[in-house]
Amino acid sequence: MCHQITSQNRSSLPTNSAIEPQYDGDGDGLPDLWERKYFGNLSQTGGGDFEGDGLTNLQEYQTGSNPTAGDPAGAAWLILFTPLQ
Ligand SMILES: [Ca+2]
Ligand SMILES: [Ca+2]
Repeated sequence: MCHQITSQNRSSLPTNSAIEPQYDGDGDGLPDLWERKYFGNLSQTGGGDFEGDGLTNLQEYQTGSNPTAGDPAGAAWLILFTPLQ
């Protein structure tokens, strides 16, 4: 996995984020790499609902859905409650 480091986000990028995908430097419950992937920054919070589909950003992360694409809430919850194999 390769992540681009720009002059804009370099100062806030933890040195270990490249080797720790779950690193949450701003403490909002969302891995910073996931936030940067979908939002391009760390301005969103776990309790926020970026596209207003009824699922919080944290729920979107936990269900593997796209927090910017307006997934139907029912479909996301179906994934959340599918038993692991
Ligand atoms: Ca975070
Ligand atoms: Ca949402």
